[in-house]
Parts: sequence; C-alpha cells; structure tokens
Amino acid sequence: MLRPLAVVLSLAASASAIWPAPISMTQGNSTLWLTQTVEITYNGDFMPYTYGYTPTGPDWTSKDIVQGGVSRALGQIFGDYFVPWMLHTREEQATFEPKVMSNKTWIESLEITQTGEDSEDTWKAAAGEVDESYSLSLSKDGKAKIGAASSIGVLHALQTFTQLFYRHSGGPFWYTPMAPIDIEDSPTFAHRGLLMDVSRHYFPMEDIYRTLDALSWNKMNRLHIHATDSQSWPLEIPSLPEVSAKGAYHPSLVYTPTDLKNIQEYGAMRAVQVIIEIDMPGHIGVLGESHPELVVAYDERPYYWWCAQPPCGALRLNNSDVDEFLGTLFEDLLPRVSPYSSYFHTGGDELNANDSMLDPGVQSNDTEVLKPLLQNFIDLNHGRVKDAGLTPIVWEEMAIDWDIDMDPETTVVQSWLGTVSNLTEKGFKVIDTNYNFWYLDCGRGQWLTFDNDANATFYPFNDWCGPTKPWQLIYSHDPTEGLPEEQAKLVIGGEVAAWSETIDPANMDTLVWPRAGAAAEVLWSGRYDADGEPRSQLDAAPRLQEMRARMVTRGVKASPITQQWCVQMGG
Ligand code: CP6
Repeated sequence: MLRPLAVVLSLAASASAIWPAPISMTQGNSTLWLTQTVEITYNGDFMPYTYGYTPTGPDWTSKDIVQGGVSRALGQIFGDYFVPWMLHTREEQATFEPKVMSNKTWIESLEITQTGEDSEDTWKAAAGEVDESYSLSLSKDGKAKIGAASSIGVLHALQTFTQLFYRHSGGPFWYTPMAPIDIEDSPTFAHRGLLMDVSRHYFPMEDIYRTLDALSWNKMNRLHIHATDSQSWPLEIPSLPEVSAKGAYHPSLVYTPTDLKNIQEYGAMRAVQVIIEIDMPGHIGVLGESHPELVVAYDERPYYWWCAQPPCGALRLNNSDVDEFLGTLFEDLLPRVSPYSSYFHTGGDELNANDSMLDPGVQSNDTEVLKPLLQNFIDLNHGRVKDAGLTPIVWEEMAIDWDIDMDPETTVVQSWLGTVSNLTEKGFKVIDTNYNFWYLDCGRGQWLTFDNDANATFYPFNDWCGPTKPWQLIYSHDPTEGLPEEQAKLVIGGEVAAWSETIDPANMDTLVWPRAGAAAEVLWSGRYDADGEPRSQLDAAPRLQEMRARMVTRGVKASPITQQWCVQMGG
C-alpha cells in the first residue's frame, strides 16, 4: 500500500522522539548498537555501570551524582522492552528495525565531560542559579559524547540518551537508527514542577519515588509537596508529635523525618528539588484535632460560609500561641528542608475572611481589620523562613487579594488564578499554575456546568469529578503569554497541580502522566519553536505517545493519548 507523504514525514518525526524536544538537534539514518559493556568515562576516568547506585547526601560529589545517573540510564535502556510494534505501521514494523544479523557498528565509548564545577548548593539551587544545559553527540563510527557545565546538565543528557535507543524485537539487542546525532539543549524555564497534594489522600513512599523518577525522565526539576491541608496532616514533626498523631488519617499514614530525607535525597539524585508547603493561615483545619486553641471554624457548617471545601479551619490571627506554635514548627522543620531546597512554601491560598468572625481575638470579617494582622503574620513567618536561609513561596492571594506588602527580591509568588501579569508588574518572581490549563485533577473551575445539590454542600461527599483537561489544552499554555520581555523574565516557570480530592495511588499515574509531560515540554522547550511558531500538537503527539510507552515500560501507568490504530495504522 502506498502511504501519503504526510505519513512518511510523521514517521521521520517519530524517529527522533525525544521528549521534551531538544532546542536543537540534527540526526542521520545510520544504525548504531549499544551493549552493557560500553566504556564510560567521566572527565577521563573510567566509570563503572553499577546498577542501583545510591549514595546518601547531601554531601555528594559530582561523581556520585553522575554515576547514579549513568547507572539509571543504562538500567532504563536495557530494561525498556520497547519495540517498534508499539509505534509504527504494520508495514514499518518490518522495515524500521535493522537486520539483527547484519554487521554491527557498536557504540564503543560514552565520554562524559563536565566543564564546570558543581558547588555544594548545586543540588538545591534556586531558579537560574545552575546551568542545566548539555550537549550530546553520537558519531557515525560509534563515539558518544556528553558535555555539560554541571552534573545536573549531565543527568539531563543521560535522560535524552535513553530516549535514543530501541530494543530489537528479534533478541537482546539495543540500537539507535538515527546516527549521527548532534544535540544542543537547555531549558527555557528554570522551574518545572508538579504539585502533589498528600493531604486529601495519603500517598505511600513508593508512589512519591515513582513520581520523582517520572519527573526526571521528563526533565522536570521540582516536586512541590503540598504536605498539609485542612483534611489531614501527614508530616511528622518530632517536636510536635501530637499534630500528625492526631491529624494524619491514621497514625501510621505519616512521613517520618527519615521518609522526608529519603524523598529529598531521591529527588536530588535525579535533579528534582523537593519543595515543602505547609499551607496557612487557611487550609489548616485539621490542626484543630491536636490544637483546638489555635484554629477557628474547624469543620464549621455549612462549610461554604467559611471555606472553599470541607472541613474548614484557619489559624487565629494576632495570637501569640499561634506565633509560638509556628516558631516551634519552623525550628523543627526548616533545618530539615534547607539542606535540600532553596525554598519553603508558606501557603496563603483561599483564606476566607469570615473565619476571623469566630476568632475571639478579632471578631471581624472586615478586610481592613484583617489586612494588618495578616501583614504581621506574613512578616513574622517569612522572616523565619529567610532566617533559615530559605526563600519563601506564597500563593498569589496574599499578594493580590490581600495586597500584603512583601519584598519582591526575596519572595516568590505562585499564581493559580491567572494573575501572572499583576504579579510581575509588582516585580515578583512568579511560578505559574494556571488552573484553567495546568490543574490535572478533575473538575471545577471552568468545567463546572451542573448544579450542585444544595443539601450536599453541608456534607463532605460533594467533590465533583468533571472532565479532565486534554493534554492538548495543557500543551497550548504559555506561562509568559502577553507579557513584555522584562516581565516575562520574572516568570521562573510553572507547575502542574495534582490536587488529590479525587486522586489516590490507584489513579495517580493515569491522571498525572503523560499530561504533566505536556507542560514539561512547554517549560523545557518553550511554547514556541526556533522559528517562533507555536509548537504543533501534530509534531508533539507521536513523540508524547512514545514517551508514554517508555513510561509504561518503566512501571508508570501513564494513560494512552490516542487509540492504537492512530500510531499503528493511521500514521
Ligand atoms: N486546595 C488548596 C485546593 C485548591 C487550592 N488550594 C483548588 C482550588 C480550585 C480548584 C482546584 C484546587 N483543592 N489548598 C487552590 C490553590 Cl479548581
């Protein structure tokens, strides 16, 4: 059967199915074969392929980080049972693969050169403070080379390297059909993250580890853990043991200090910085289980008078017991955050002014009364965060709705309501998490098209699960859209958000992946290509489908983005 030219072109595109797309890449059509005996060097020294190499930090050497990356990359290549029948037309299944009995040109060496020195802060660098760029080449005669200024760049290069190879369907042989290859690559945005809400549902460690892995494959470099909310407090605080003992869904459903350290180190080894959020002064009702004296409106009904979602609960404002409690909390937690991150997220979203009517020390919902109290609250807490050597991140309501005075030089603001330009006008650095595009959970926002049963609003069983956003909508969003250049520079990146009211370990992978990857490509490669054209969904689709297939072979239950016919027969 003769296939139209467009099909041939789309197959050519899928031959270099790197996700996210490199900034520049040239490729040929020679085949090179890879074995586990490939000689790997790092800055001239032989580097063994040590399966499962996991040194503990945070005092890693650059070699530790690179060796971990090499070990994972080779493990992924030789473990990716990834053959062309997943992707290509029936005709191409016969021709895509090289002949297994042919004379083979082997990849002899993988030479890794790190041109710059890492600092002790490389693993926790703030946005823009580490050079993530890399180059990757594969000569026709079998010499692979990686160059990067930092070990983080080397890790990204190794992830690209894994995406060049396919396992042959005729036996244990791995090959790339696209040598020679030349790639120069670097991220468009420095902050490329996923928000994971572990309060609405508890997620065991394995789910967090698996998510950190998948983030690194997509060159995403931030996991924002929304660690507490009004529903549960799973984060164990040794100096305040009662908080999680009473506030977790079960005393066993907690993250111990060791768990937290393991999460942070697992991420750092993979160039994913873990950022912890304690949401306050709203979204903290469950603290009322252990400290009723600090909280107002906990589980007050009907909830919609007091908060966005049951159970309600907010910290008392202008209260020295609250300040003292937070002092103890920060003194315990922040020194465990600062070895692994530059940031600490203090929340600040969706505070309902009515809550303070129930606060004996305030008894008002007048924003003019509340604003100075909030100003003091933020000043005190952000001061503590800065004293611990961290940069506070805060939800946009504090800066916009409440107009709290915060220093733009030392505060990052996360936007979900779409006010990026208002924030950059005020000079803030911004993380974009626009809920119309980058919320991965289902429902609400623009999707709410049906009446809610008025009675149901008295009870917690009213979470909507409307349609989720298609990957194409996620892919269409540019965090800097419409911003003049000086303001666009203030947008350090974005996060997709997996609020977990209707997500738990059973459906997390299918909801997060591969759609988070759509944002990953916007954040790494940019919404626009080298010619200034918006990146095309038609170019992205076969690459995203291939990335999704790789994720599935690596144990992440990513959803398919189209029917098998489209990749096999429809071209
Ligand atoms: N929880 C917290 C949430 C949301 C926010 N904060 C949320 C709001 C609207 C939608 C989805 C999620 N569940 N703490 C907003 C930042 Cl549509």
